[in-house]
Amino acid sequence: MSLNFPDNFLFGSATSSFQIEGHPHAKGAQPSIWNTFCKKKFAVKNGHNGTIACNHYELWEKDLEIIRRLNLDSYRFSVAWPRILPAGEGPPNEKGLDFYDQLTDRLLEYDVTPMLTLYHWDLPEHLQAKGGWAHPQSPDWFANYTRAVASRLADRVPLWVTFNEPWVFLHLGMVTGEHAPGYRDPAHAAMAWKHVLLAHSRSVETLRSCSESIEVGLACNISPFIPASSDEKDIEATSRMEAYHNRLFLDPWLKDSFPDVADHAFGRYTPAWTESERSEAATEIDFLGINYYSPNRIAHQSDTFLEVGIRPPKPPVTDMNWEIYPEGLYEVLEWAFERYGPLDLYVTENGCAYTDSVGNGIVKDNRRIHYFKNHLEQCSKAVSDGIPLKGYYAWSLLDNFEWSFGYEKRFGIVHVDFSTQQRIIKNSGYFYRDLITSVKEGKKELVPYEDPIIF
Ligand code: PNW
Repeated sequence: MSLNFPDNFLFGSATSSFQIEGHPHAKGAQPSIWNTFCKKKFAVKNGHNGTIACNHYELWEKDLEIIRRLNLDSYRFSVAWPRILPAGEGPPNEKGLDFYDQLTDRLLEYDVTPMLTLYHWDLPEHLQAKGGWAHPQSPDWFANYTRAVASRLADRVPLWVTFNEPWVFLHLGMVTGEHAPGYRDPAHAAMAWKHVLLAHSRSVETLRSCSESIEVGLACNISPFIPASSDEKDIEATSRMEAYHNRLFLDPWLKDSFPDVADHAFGRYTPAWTESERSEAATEIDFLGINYYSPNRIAHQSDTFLEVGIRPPKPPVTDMNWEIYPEGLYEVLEWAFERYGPLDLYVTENGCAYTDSVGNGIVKDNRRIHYFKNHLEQCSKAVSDGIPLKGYYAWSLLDNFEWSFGYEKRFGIVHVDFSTQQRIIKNSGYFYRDLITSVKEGKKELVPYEDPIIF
């Protein structure tokens, strides 16, 4: 495997607050929409919830020790809004900020660059009660929250992500109802779309006013869309879905262009925009983060916008039944650079769910090693071809709360035993560590990580 990465390339790993922290009531915090959603019958597999999760809230020092041992250059984490502004508004809860303050200091002490995500889906329940993202004041709420976090941390955190995967929380949370808040309400989703577009730009503006030296970006999930056949109808359905999934937010933000897809997707609920709102939404950012997992295969089913046939993935697939297609990572990086560049890019998430047996403190997750190796190879190729890819974050540092799948799907490079909270670095974690070390030593080739991992 060739390793064409510049010296300052950031190899990291990512997590999110709700998925790992637990302790939703600690030090004055209040529940988020995910705490509420988990209480709904059949919302989350096996009735799992985030009350304890990986207990990272108490075990963070241990987790940072793991990060240090893995030789990571960077760590991407998210801040839980309900710890900072428990009721959504009012003065910030300093004790909530303390948690991320000490986390940041420890990362810096370990020479690990923090990348902070402001919103990874855990909206304060109090704000949802007022209408959540459909409320016209939600961009102000988000700007206030941004100010609270940035006033404390912008002097030390260099990389800021406003939103994680806006399309996913909009679509799964408000159109299909599979994620919190669990609505199937196109009118609500349409308003939320508009307010999230405005909230991001208000947040970027706030961040810039807090510090001139930070870099500000976004993390979006981008997938290649593949028609099920060469039939014109399949091709048309595929391009509809591609626009909806990949460009619903990015075109307005980064190209100041409103894709027709919004009108088609939201129909009569499409919100009205004034000229000044549109230009307010369009915002310059320093980097675009791409979360890449798999491609989507689409067939025509009906002319109704969202009624397309999602074709089964081609094997091999992961435990999520997500198709493995490493070339797709190169394709989406190239696509993003051509469409939205010039712009720095990061792979802010990439990884796979597999359950592997644990024996004598060893987790032989060869399939995950192959997944990472093949995807990192595509990153190396992208760098060789001049795509300004600045870093890569493995999803995820820890096995954690995988949203509606609960703890059943394991994405970690570190195994978590959810009854004892013991952590075990998986072989994929050691593979990643060795790859990072090889790059730091200036090696251009990774000695093929033969499957000696089979002990
Ligand atoms: C992302 N989809 O979620 C999130 O950013 C992570 O929090 C999550 O754990 C990870 O990917 C793995 O799922 C997604 O349905 C959830 O297309 C759903 C989809 C994509 C990404």
